[in-house]
Amino acid sequence: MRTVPARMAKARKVLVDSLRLVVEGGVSGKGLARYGGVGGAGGDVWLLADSSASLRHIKAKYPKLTFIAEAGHHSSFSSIKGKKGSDIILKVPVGITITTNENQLLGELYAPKQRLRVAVGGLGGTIDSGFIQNRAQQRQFIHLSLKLIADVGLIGFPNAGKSTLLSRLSTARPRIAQYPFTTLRPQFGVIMYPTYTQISVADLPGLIEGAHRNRGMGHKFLKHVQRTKLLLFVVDVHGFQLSYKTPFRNAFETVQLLTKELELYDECLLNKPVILVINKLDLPGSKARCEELVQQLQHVQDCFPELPVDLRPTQPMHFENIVAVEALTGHGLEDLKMHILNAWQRQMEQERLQRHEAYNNEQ
Ligand SMILES: Nc1nc2c(ncn2[C@@H]2O[C@H](COP(=O)(O)OP(=O)(O)OP(=O)(O)O)[C@@H](O)[C@H]2O)c(=O)[nH]1
Ligand SMILES: [Mg+2]
Repeated sequence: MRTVPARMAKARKVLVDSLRLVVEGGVSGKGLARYGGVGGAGGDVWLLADSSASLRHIKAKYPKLTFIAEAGHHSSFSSIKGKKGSDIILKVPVGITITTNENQLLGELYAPKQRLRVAVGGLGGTIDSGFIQNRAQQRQFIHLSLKLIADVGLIGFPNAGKSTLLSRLSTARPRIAQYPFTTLRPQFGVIMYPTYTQISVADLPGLIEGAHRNRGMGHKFLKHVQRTKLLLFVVDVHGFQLSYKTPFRNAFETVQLLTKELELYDECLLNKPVILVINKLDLPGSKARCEELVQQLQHVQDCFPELPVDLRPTQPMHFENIVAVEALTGHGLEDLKMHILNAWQRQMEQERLQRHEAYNNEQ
C-alpha cells in the first residue's frame, strides 16, 4: 500500500481537469485584384462538448496543445471566390468552462453538442483590404477547466465514509478502504427516488485541513462544488487524524475546518444549503459523541470562541438538517435521502423564483 504522500502525489498526477491551449484562426486567402476576386476566410477553431471526450485524451493526442485552423484559399481564375479554410472542431468533455489568460469568461459548455468558437479566421482579402492576406483575427491562450455538474456535492475529510455513503445512496461503486485518500478523483452517482426523481451526487475527495495553503490536493476539487445545488458535509463522529504528525480533530472541529476551507475558497459557497451527515454511528461510544456534537452545534455561539483561531471560520455554518447515519450498514440513509430530496426541491424552487425575478427586472 502506498504512503499518504505517495497517494496524494499520484492523485495530482492522474487528474487532468484543466488545460491551457493556444488557438488561432487560419490566415485568409488572397483576393485577385484583376477580377475583384475575394480570398477565402481562414478557418475558425471551435470547441464541441462531447460525452466521450476527456482532457487527458486531448493532452495525449495533441501534446503541443496548439490549434491553428487552416488558411483560406486564394482567389484564382478558376475559383474567383476563394474557399474558406477548414475549421478545427475540438471535442471537449461536457462541463467545461473556458476562460482567457486574463481569467475572463468566454463560455461554458454544459451539455453535449454545445459549441463555442474560440478563434476566428482572417477575413478573405477583398477590395477593401487591398486583396491581401489577412492574419487570423485571434490568437489566444485559453484555459479549459472541467467542472462536474452534480446536484449534490459530498465534502469531508479522508476516511469519513464519503465513498461508502455514495455507494449506498446511489448506483456508483467507488473503491472503499480504511486508509485516507482512497478516492483520488471525483466520483459520480445518481440517487433514484420512487417518484422517478433522480439526483446526481459527486464525491469530491481530498479535502484536508490546510487545503487553502495547497496541502494535500489543495482546493483542486472545490471548483466542482460551485455548480452543485446542495452540499453534504460528511464527518466521522469519532473525529479525524491524517497521520501521527498531524493533530487529532474531533467531529466539531472537523465541521468548523470544513466550513473554513469552503469559506477560504469561495464565500459564495456558504450560501448553498448544507446537510450535515454524522457517520459511523455503529461504532462503540458513538451515541454519546453524536449527542455532544449536536449539543455543540446547537450552542455554537458559546463553543465558537473556545476554538483556536486557526480552526475557526468567520461564521459557523447553518445546517438545513443534521442526520446521524451508519453508511456501512445503511442505517439512517432513508431519512437522509428524504432530507436530500426536500432540500433539493426547495433549492430548485428558489432558483426558479430567482430566474423569474431576474426576468421581470429585465423587462
Ligand atoms: N464502522 C463504520 N465504518 C465505516 C462507515 N462508513 C465508512 N466506514 C469505513 O471507513 C473507511 C473509509 O471509508 P470510505 O468510504 O473509503 O471513506 P472516504 O471518505 O471515501 O475516504 P477517502 O476516499 O480516503 O477520502 C472504510 O474502511 C469504511 O469501511 C460506518 O458507517 N461505520
Ligand atoms: Mg473515498
